[in-house]
Amino acid sequence: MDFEDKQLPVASDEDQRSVDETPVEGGRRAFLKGTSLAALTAMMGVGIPFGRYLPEGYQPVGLAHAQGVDMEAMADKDGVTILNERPVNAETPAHLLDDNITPASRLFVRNNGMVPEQAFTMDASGWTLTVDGEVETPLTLTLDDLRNNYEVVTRQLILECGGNGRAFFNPGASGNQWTTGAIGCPEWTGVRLRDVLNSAGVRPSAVYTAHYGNDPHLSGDPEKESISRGVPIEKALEEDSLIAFGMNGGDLPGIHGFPLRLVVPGYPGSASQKWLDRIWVRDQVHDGAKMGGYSYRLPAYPVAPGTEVPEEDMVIMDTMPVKSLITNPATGTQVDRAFSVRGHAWADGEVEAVETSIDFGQTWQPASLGAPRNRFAWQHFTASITVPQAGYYEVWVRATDDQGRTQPPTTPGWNPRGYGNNMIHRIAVVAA
Ligand SMILES: Nc1nc2c(c(=O)[nH]1)N[C@H]1C(S)=C(S)[C@@H](COP(=O)(O)O)O[C@H]1N2
Ligand SMILES: [Mo]
Repeated sequence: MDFEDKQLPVASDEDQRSVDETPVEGGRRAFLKGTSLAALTAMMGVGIPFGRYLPEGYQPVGLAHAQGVDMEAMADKDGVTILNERPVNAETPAHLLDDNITPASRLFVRNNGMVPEQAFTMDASGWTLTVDGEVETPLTLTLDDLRNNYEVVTRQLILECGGNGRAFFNPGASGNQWTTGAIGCPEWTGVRLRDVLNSAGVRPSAVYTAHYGNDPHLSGDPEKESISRGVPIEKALEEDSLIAFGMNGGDLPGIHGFPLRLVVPGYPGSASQKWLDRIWVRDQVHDGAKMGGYSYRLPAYPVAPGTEVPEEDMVIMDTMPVKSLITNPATGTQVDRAFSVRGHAWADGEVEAVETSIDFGQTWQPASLGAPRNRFAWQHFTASITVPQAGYYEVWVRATDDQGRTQPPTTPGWNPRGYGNNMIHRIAVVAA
């Protein structure tokens, strides 16, 4: 038998799903089933001379080490909930999102592939960003080119995974069981994506962007992209879409895309490519990894929960819905009869009102809501609450955007992969 060609059992399509679709149970096992010895060798970083005798379905014990390596990029995290170690995925409990500007230690992590080398070395020498496709002048830009030749801007911008809230759908959807914590609002520094695209000269034929990063595919196959998504050219040309090289006053953290990433607020987080090295401007909708099938796509029409929607009836998810989060007190807290709550609200656009309820949504009281620091920044709210007597209460919060759209009390439009859940956030308190 040829060494290179020996295949471990091939995974079913179901098992091959990764991303927000990776089955939570047995994700690692599923991944190994479809992995060739050549790929295993690549992941181990060293040859396996007797590899041909490795029983089918066995994983090299040493691979556990390789799997642990990605977690080293999580060393600075504080209190996040790890959902998966390979790929690394972690969300943040609501009460740890209390800061107005999300610190790196508390920003959720969503990876579809492995963490690339430079995220550990933090060495960006030689890094370039290529801009090509439907442009007059293709560009290859160094980090210095970006810093020196374009206006550098700093913006507080929300970043939310399209699957945030997936855990609450019924029937459930496979994938990371995000509850409320795949969201954050750090302060990003970088250049406007549109300035870079315009400097290359966007042709009238441009329709869509295609984003590429250098994070290796989970299979170890260098031919495969972990994820490559894009946005309509109009969205790319909005002034709030950034190519960021900084976060919260420092470099981008390794796990969040060092040395370069996109931040495309208002869209699912998957549009915000990390470890960015190429933007291909296309004359058609991008068809890269995770653009098709059920990935980040929604039924074109409302469906009953559990419906099997044909693939051809799925359309690309664009903007993220209006949402809010109570970040203090933490759920489960004992409170006085009078207490205050606070948190953040966000939308694709601006949030116009935030309201709270302590009677399970029978009545709502307006909260005091701040203006966003800049478009797509978190808006902070506070509310003073007085309960009539001792006992168990829930505080519910809901936000309404500038188009009058508000958050539903239960899960909105069910969809096969559980995207876009903006149901109201609830916390439990006991008043003494
Ligand atoms: N290169 C690359 N970029 C990526 C991803 C990825 O797996 N690889 N995941 C995307 C998804 S699905 C989300 S929600 C955000 C998460 O960004 P964060 O990990 O910095 O919070 O990054 C996006 N950019
Ligand atoms: Mo995501």
